[in-house]
Amino acid sequence: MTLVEDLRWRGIIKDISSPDLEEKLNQGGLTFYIGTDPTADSLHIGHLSSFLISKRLKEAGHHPILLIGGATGRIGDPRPTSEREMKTHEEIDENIAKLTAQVEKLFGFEVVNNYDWSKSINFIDFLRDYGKFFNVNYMLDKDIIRRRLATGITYTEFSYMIMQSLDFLWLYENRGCTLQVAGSDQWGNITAGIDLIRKKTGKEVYGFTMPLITTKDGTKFGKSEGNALWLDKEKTSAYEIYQYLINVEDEMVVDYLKVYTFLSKEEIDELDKSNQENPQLREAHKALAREVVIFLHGEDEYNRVLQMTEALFSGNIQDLTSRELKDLFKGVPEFTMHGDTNIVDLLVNGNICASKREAREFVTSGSITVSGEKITDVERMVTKKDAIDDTYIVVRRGKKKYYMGVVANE
Ligand code: 545
Repeated sequence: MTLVEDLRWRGIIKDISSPDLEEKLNQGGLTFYIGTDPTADSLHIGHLSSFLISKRLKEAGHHPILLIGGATGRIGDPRPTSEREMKTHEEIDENIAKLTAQVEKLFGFEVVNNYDWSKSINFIDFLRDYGKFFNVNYMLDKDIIRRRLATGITYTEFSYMIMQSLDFLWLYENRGCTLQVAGSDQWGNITAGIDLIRKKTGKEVYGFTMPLITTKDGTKFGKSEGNALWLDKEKTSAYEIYQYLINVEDEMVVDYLKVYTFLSKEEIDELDKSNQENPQLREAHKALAREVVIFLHGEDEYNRVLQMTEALFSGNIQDLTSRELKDLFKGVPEFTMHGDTNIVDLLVNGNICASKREAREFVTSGSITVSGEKITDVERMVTKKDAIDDTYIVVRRGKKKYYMGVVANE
C-alpha cells in the first residue's frame, strides 16, 4: 500500500488542496507542519488524532515540525459560535511550557513557537506586507467567518487567518516547509496560507485535513461525561483513558483502530473479524485501549492499568496504592469516616444505605465488602486498620456500586 492508500483506507484524508499532493506524499521528503494553540495546558484525545498524522508522515519519510501558537494563542482562532475569552499572558506562557514539553515527549519532533517570528512585526508593516494580500471579500467568504457574521466577530479574531497564513509563509521561506496538515476545522486557515504563499512567491504549497472523529450519533469523540480526556496523566489517568476506549461502541471500534493506532491493515482486519465472530472477546477494543495507553503513557503504566482492572474484577484491592485507588474510583461517591464506626452506622452515615434497617439487610445478605473483605456481622467495627494505605475505606454494595471512605485526620 502507498502512503496515500494507507491514509485513505484509515479515513484520514478529508480535504486535499491539490491532486498533485498525492504523488508528493508517496515520494517522501516533504517538510510539513501541524499547529496547536496554547488554549489549554494539555492536548486531549480529540486533538491526538490529527497529531498522530505527524508520526505517520514521518515514518513515510517526511520531516515534521510541530508548531505551538504562542502568537495566535493570544488572539484566538474564531469558533463557529462566539468570541473567545482572552487569556492572560501568564496563563498562555504556562500553557506553552506544558504543551511544548508534552508534544516533545510524545512525538520527539522539532517544536517551534510562532511568537518568535510574529512578536516583532509592527502594525504598519503588517498592513503593508501582508494585509494587502487579503481581500476582505475573500476573508468574508471563509466558512468560519460567514458563520460568525450573524453573531458578530471582532477585528482581532477576524485577523487570525492572516496570522496563521503568515506562519506558513515563514516556515516555507525559512524551513522549506511545503505542507500543512490539521483537522478539518482548519481548512480555511490552511488554504488562506497556500494562497498567500502563491501570491507572494508564485510557488505552490499544499495542505490536507482529516475529518473530525465522532461517536456513532455524530457527537465529538473523546468526551467522558462531558469532560475531555486529557493526554496529561495528572489530569486524566491512564486507567480512565483505558476504560473509555475499552467501552467504545462496537460499530465504531474499527474506525478508531485505523485512526488512533499504528496497527497494519492486516492486523486491523484480523481484529475486525474477531469483533464480528466473537464480539464477547472484545479483542478489537482491548487492542485499541492497549495501543493508545502504551503510546501515551508507556508499557509500565499499561500493565499497571491491567492490574487495577483485574483487582477491581476480583475484589482484591488491598494491595493497591492510594494513588491507584484514587484513579480507580475517580467519580465514585465519597464520604468521610470519623474514628471507629460500626458497619451499620458507617453505611448510613456514608449515604450508602437509606436506613439502618436497609443497612442490616445488606450486611446479613453478604452484599457488603469493606476494602475487599466481605462483612456479614452487623456488630463489626470498621477502624483505621480497614483502610488501604491508611487512607481509603473502599465499600462495595452489591456487585458494582462503589463508595470511597476517606479516614479523617483527627
Ligand atoms: C496556529 C497557528 C498555525 C497553525 C495552527 C494553529 C492552531 C489552529 C487551531 N488548532 C486547534 C487547536 O486547539 C487547541 C488545542 C488546545 C491544547 O486552533 N488554528 O489549537 C486544533 N489543533 C489540532 C487539530 C484540530 C484543531 O490543534 O488540527 O482540528 C483539532 O482536532 O482544532 O500556524
